[in-house]
Amino acid sequence: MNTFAYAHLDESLATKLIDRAGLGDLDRKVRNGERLTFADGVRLYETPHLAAVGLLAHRVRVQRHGRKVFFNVNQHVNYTNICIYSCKFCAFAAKEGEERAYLMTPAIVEQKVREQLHRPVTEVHMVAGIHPTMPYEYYLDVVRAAKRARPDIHVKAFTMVEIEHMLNISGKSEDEVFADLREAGLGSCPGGGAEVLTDRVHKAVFRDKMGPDRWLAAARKVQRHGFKMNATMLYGHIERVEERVQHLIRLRELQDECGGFMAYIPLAFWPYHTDLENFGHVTTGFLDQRSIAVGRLMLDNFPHIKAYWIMLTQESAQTALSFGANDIDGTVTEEKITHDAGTTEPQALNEAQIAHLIREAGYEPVQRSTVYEEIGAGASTGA
Ligand code: V47
Repeated sequence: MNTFAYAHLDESLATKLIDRAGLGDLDRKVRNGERLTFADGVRLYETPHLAAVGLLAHRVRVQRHGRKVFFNVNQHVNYTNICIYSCKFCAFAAKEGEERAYLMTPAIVEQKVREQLHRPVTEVHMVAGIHPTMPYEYYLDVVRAAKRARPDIHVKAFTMVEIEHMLNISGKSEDEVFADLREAGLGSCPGGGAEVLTDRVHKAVFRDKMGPDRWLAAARKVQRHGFKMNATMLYGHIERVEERVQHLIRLRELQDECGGFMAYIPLAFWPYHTDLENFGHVTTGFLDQRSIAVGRLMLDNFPHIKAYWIMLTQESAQTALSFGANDIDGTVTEEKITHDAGTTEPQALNEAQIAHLIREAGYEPVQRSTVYEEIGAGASTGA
């Protein structure tokens, strides 16, 4: 069977190309279901033969998901940008009193969700800064507010940084906090805040915020309490190849242990208005595709690889569908974190635009819920 969506490559031609690129041993490992090692990951990042890496990843993606590409109809609510931390990569955070600082009351969150009632939104994605003084109840109220506005909405909220903060300020046990969150209406957690799970990058770029061990510990707690979540990696700044691979292996180990990760999402760094602005470049198409492909190959226990179009750009996200990605995130609406850091992408795409990106690349758009249940295929995609 010809499983390739591009270049009309049949299997034997693909194998030849991968062999010629010197990656035949990795091809055999992947085919035999053998786990790739740290050294394999470094090779995949370093080989100049990007097309061969892409073919390897694409094969895995097609085996698992055929021609399906998942997307969801979602909205973002970044309920505050006020943050006690000063991460060098972040253009979103503000200090109290600054002109651009804002804090949404639960009533405003409710209104934001109500404003989208005319659209078939199934998920609200809520992440924010770590506010210095808002009490524990505020976080629960924000979730309750979204559910009040739209009772059937899935609330995917709070990075591990917010979760740890709530655990710290609640004065309650871990069990009680997760029970409160569940009762308020939390459905799952997004994958942000991981950045790069190595001590060197942590110290250099986000030293006052939680580092690798604490992010993983919080993710373990979330998953042990029965919540699904995603995992990200912020790439394209000071991190080294070895650090990217270490990050992937740490995620893979936690997934072996708990099994609660849904998707891996490599986040392309946008430097504008951040402390790393002088550092320069936005990520290249080459690195974007490689990040998706290596993620697909190393994370053999992750069901989904997401190409987040807001950070990757639509062009790169569309191409990523042939480099291992089987998910393109969603319609979004009112994203602030990447827009503050200079992305040139629009605030939102509608369902038809997303479906077009997917179909044009040769795939089948499938609307999903947050936890990857298929929703009325084609119903709202102009199909
Ligand atoms: O945690 C911050 C990153 C994350 C920048 O789980 C930046 O479905 C690029 O995690 N350039 C928030 N990235 C976004 C996030 C996310 C997005 C979409 C889907 C999901 C999901 C999760 O954005 C932050 C941080 O890692 N970030 N600043 C920047 N300048």
